[in-house]
Amino acid sequence: MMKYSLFLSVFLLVGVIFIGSLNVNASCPAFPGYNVTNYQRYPNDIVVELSLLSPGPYGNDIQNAVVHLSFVNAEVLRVRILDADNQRWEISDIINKLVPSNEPFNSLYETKVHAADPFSFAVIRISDGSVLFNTSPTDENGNCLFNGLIFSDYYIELSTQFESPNPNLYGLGERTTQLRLLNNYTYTIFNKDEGTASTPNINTYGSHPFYMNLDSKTGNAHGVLLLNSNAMDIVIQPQSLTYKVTGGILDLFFFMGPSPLQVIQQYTSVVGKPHMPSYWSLGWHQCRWGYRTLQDTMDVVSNYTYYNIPLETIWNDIDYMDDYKDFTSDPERFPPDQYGAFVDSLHANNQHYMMIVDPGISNATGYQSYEDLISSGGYIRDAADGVSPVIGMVWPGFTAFPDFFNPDGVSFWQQQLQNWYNVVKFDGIWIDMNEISNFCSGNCWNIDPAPQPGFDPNFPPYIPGGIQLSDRTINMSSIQSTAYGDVLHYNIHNLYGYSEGVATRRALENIQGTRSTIISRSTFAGAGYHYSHWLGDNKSTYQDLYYSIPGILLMNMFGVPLVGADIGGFNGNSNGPLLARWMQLGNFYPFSRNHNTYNGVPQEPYVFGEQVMNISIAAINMKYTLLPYYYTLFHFAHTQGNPVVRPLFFEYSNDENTVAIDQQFLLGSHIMVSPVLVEDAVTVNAYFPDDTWYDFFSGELMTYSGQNATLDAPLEVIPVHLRAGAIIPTQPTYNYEKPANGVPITTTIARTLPFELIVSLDQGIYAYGQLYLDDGISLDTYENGFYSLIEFELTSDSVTFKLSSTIDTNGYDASHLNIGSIKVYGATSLPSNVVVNGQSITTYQFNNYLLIENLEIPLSETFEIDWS
Ligand SMILES: *[C@@H]1O[C@H](CO)[C@@H](O)[C@H](O)[C@H]1NC(C)=O
Ligand SMILES: *[C@@H]1O[C@H](CO)[C@@H](O)[C@H](O)[C@H]1NC(C)=O
Ligand SMILES: *[C@@H]1O[C@H](CO)[C@@H](O)[C@H](O)[C@H]1NC(C)=O
Ligand SMILES: *[C@@H]1O[C@H](CO)[C@@H](O)[C@H](O)[C@H]1NC(C)=O
Ligand SMILES: *[C@@H]1O[C@H](CO)[C@@H](O)[C@H](O)[C@H]1NC(C)=O
Ligand SMILES: *[C@@H]1O[C@H](CO)[C@@H](O)[C@H](O)[C@H]1NC(C)=O
Ligand SMILES: *[C@@H]1O[C@H](CO)[C@@H](O)[C@H](O)[C@H]1NC(C)=O
Ligand SMILES: CC(=O)N[C@H]1CO[C@H](CO)[C@@H](O)[C@@H]1O
Repeated sequence: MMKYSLFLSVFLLVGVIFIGSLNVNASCPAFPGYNVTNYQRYPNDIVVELSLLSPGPYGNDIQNAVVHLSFVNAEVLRVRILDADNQRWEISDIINKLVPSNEPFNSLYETKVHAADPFSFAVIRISDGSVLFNTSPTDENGNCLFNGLIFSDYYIELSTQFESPNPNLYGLGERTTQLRLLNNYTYTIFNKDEGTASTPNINTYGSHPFYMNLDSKTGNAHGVLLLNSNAMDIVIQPQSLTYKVTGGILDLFFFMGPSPLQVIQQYTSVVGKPHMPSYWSLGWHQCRWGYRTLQDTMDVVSNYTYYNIPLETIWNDIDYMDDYKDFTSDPERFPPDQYGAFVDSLHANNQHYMMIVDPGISNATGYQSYEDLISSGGYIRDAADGVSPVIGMVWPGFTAFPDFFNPDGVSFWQQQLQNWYNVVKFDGIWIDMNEISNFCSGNCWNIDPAPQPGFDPNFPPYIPGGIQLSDRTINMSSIQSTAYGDVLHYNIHNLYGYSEGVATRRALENIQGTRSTIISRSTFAGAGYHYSHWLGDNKSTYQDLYYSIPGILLMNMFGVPLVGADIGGFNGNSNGPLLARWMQLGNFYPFSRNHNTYNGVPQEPYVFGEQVMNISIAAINMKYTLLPYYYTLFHFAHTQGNPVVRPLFFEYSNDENTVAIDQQFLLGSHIMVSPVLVEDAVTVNAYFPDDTWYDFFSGELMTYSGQNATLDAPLEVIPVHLRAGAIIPTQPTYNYEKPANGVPITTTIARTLPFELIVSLDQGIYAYGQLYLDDGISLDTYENGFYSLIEFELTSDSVTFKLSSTIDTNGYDASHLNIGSIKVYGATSLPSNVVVNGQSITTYQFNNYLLIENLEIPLSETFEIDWS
């Protein structure tokens, strides 16, 4: 009775307590879990003590557990389930960026804790009463749906029932997948080098145990993160979702939205908002495995210049290395002095250079980096003696692996990168093979060691995905040194690439003193706070051209906005039409890089003839023209977590037609891209949400709204549409005449060109846009106030129109930047009079849209343009 009065006393606070009677029948569920032995209510926390009712299937059950339901702020609830008696591996301290609110708040949610046996809890959205998460094993009719909580050393299980079956779920990466998850499928989360398989839905390089659930009837979305680094399966069935996790703790975060965008803003407030990328990293990148010599690499750059194709960054794959050893170059093929001079010559043209670095350090005799690693002590250790480096096999043969949890491993890494920077002044680093990928699968001797008695991490009782965990990676029994002491690789495998990314970012910032540009294959939740990603080894197929769209959209939802797929396709051979289509789509990826495998036929934009080259140049120009808009979107990614590219349902969340659309996407909230993804197709079937749309290029008003349309798209055309209500800042490069001195077009030049504002009028005759400017490379420009944020607004009474700017912040000297022209889509006739800052002008015309040109309006000052 004591407990009941306690419940009543807290009833009036944020949480609501539910004490239901449950139809517990003996066999349902098979594992009822825990009962509640104590309960405490604090202002922003509920603490529930649990004791084991029924052991789970694999033994080593935790007898006493404790649940902390923490009301972090109005939109975020955190539920942690811990062992009451023993410390277990958990990652929250490493990754949690969120400072809980100290202010009182009115939650968007309430929680219900089922206090009678067995324990369960529910999370309810207050505004509409919908139950977002409910771990009760039985449904309202008493049918048994799943087990209660199972919490044992090497196996944890928790399920939730859906309020209505087959919800719209998104997330649970990384994998090659359609955007909307299947409603009857087991998703494995475990980092793996799945390079050549490209099998849809299986686990690949990164781990993002986060999903969004969208109720398209109300348009309300919520998100759930299970912050846990162990291998896991997430079983989705029509009525339920079950986590099956191999260790750690349950650390769940609930994000209340209610819009999809708000869910991502809240999610990134926990795992970290994306870093601000360098401006140049948004330019055009060319790479391939197979630029075998420095001369090959230089020839590609020369060809780009010869054909007048913008090139921002040239990359080398593992070809440059001496026997594939990190931090070396082949003395014949890439002589160090010529190599360094070549990179200097790129810099003289404002071009950039990146190359690959793998974590595996060759154990070849006399290799300095290996000796440095061993003497640092910062390597992953073998379980056999707990001291020797664990040895795997990667490109250079036998390798040891730095332990990036170990501060000595981090220092080792920084020193090696510094040494290499002294040879080649690279601008960014491409980190690959960091799942960890190992050609040997556990050990290199094909010994199949018998499972050790008791718990053997190489043979855990439950194996997510059903494939031995050491497949293509190192032993799970390997040992890493963390701030919490020695931890089995078993627990932190999914964090290897993340820890390497964090260490690499720190090193580059120390070495270069500027923003780092790091493209990594492996990621974990929150990776985008530190570094960026490409989607890995795809194939030169139309299928993978399509998969790149859900790929970039999901990574943007995961808070990793600077992302792209290998343009042209990596494995297999590309061809002219496929490359043309991929150049068109790929130049809308936030990160645009053409990359190819060793044996593939060349696929640089100039190799398939003039038509494909022209299409490629137009595509790159489109990206460069939109750079001010991209960069502004990145600013809002960095400060608010907003995805740069978004699924249509983000903006039209109660339009049922949008929930599964993943062949089109939005850039920001107003530019819709509908690429051709089918061989030989010259039309696209595209959905137009209920709104006003203009053709982005011609300004033509579209007649489609809330319906599909068949759009003409011959090879040189990618359909792009602009939603009404926007003011898009652009810097067109189309008409830019290359200077005679042979200096190639780069983002350095592009960002000095005159601006063109593209205005799209909506029915209310209103439009709005923003422009973020800074020097594009210094650290923390926003945080330190060295930026300008300009707002553009168009208002009208439908007779007179006023377009004006407000300078929100003016910490960046933009006096060298001018607005040269303005296009107004949706204007219906030629104005009789246009006045710029009080002066009448005559340089305007009407042809489908209003074009005002020959302007020279400094961006560093506010302006007003009126017409009627
Ligand atoms: C919880 O379960 C244990 C073990 O069955 C039992 O001893 C205890 O009385 C139960 N407590 C409550 C509050 O039901
Ligand atoms: C779910 O998938 C399983 C295994 O593929 C299958 O046996 C089952 O019938 C499916 N259930 C539904 C409701 O589709
Ligand atoms: C440069 O372009 C020419 C013409 O397409 C081609 O023959 C040559 O192989 C190219 N070189 C490189 C390194 O791409
Ligand atoms: C590298 O590791 C392999 C496998 O453990 C071993 O056989 C070899 O002797 C090592 N090489 C050196 C130079 O230590
Ligand atoms: C792999 O695991 C076994 C069993 O724990 C251990 O003896 C062995 O040394 C480990 N390392 C390698 C590289 O095989
Ligand atoms: C490619 O573009 C150039 C320059 O605009 C033009 O002269 C040429 O005719 C175009 N070639 C093709 C095949 O479209
Ligand atoms: C649009 O076309 C797609 C693909 O053909 C189809 O699945 C969808 O139902 C259509 N949507 C509408 C609103 O007609
Ligand atoms: C296995 C693999 O990495 N597949 C990738 C290749 O194709 C698409 C994009 O083109 C990626 O999203 C896949 O993950």
